[in-house]
Amino acid sequence: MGFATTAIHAGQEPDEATGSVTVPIYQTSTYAQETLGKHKGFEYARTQNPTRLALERNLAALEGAKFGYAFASGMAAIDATLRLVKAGEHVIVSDNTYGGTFRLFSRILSNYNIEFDFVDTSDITKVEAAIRTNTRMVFVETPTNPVMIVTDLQAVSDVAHRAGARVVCDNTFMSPYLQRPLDFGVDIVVHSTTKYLNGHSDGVGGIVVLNDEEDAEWLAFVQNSVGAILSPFDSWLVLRGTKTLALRMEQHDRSGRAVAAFLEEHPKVQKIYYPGSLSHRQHDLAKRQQKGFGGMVAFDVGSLENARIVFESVKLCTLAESLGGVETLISHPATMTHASVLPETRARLGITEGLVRISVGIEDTDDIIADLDQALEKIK
Ligand code: P1T
Repeated sequence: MGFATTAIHAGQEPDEATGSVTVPIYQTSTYAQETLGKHKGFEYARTQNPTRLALERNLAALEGAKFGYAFASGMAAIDATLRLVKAGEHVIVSDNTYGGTFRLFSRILSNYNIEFDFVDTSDITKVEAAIRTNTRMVFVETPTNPVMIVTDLQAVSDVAHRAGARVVCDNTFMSPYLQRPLDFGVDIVVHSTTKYLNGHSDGVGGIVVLNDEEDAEWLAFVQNSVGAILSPFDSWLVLRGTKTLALRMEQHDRSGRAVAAFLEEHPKVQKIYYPGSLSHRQHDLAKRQQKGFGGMVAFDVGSLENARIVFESVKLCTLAESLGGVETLISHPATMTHASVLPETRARLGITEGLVRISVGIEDTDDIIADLDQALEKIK
């Protein structure tokens, strides 16, 4: 079955009780049991919920995985995934990730005797050099938020597996429509469903998908024991979102390329970060492991003053955190999404005060470009 068909049907048989074509929102905390030990597979809604289960099956199918577990946010999904690692073990992480991921690893999980090394995972020799005898996980984001660094998923998987470590990929920026990390040897995929999977900026959520049975069992145990589950309503919203994922991603990709091409030629733009651009140092790798380049573009206008002019001049684009919705959002990584990253790391990665990130929505492409054009023209 093709991707769009899977997106619309996987996990979503018509409701057995009523024939409802859309999976109902099972807004319940518990389920009646016939007698002790006899029930319909649902006991308590932290443990199982039919709406959440439908979403978990749907997203697992889209990533080509056997198992899926939905959480209350992308961060909760990432936190649950890290529960596969024990005290005394070591994790290698892409040195450019979403700021919240860096904050969780460096400020919270490191207190539990888990060691983290933040390395440039786009350089496979650096990953190899960072491997230790106790390395149990390599966590990569590709392309990274916000400077769009690409990691070779097959190469990283080969190196990690030789050392007996799992590879986790945060696939939020691409969605399974544009990139399927498990096809390149990755073991576990995480998403903030808040972004492209939901697609409408109306719910926060996260998902973990994987094939390994033992790890899946542990994640189900963590999901139930910790309880950071996705609500039935939010599960339903994401299910509604994935039905149009293929169509939306095609348009995000089309407009993303057009916006990047426009910005690249603009005299007020000093640098752009977009793997679809021929000038991106990893364009060929991105082309190989992605089906497209998507709607995330970052560009540098040289100073905080210039960035501020852009933010104050845009009319269609909305200044806001987050990404992946139908509407175009524009943000300032240095003070918003990546404020918790160390200043020297930000400087090294290119997250300058003049860096602007845009999540290109699915409005008419010409309108998005015209808005950016009039805003950039205001820079002296
Ligand atoms: O916000 P939450 O659903 O908890 O997801 C966290 C997260 C995880 N991974 C990536 C790659 C992300 O981009 C995010 C959240 N990012 C933003 C809010 C942002 O504006 O970049």
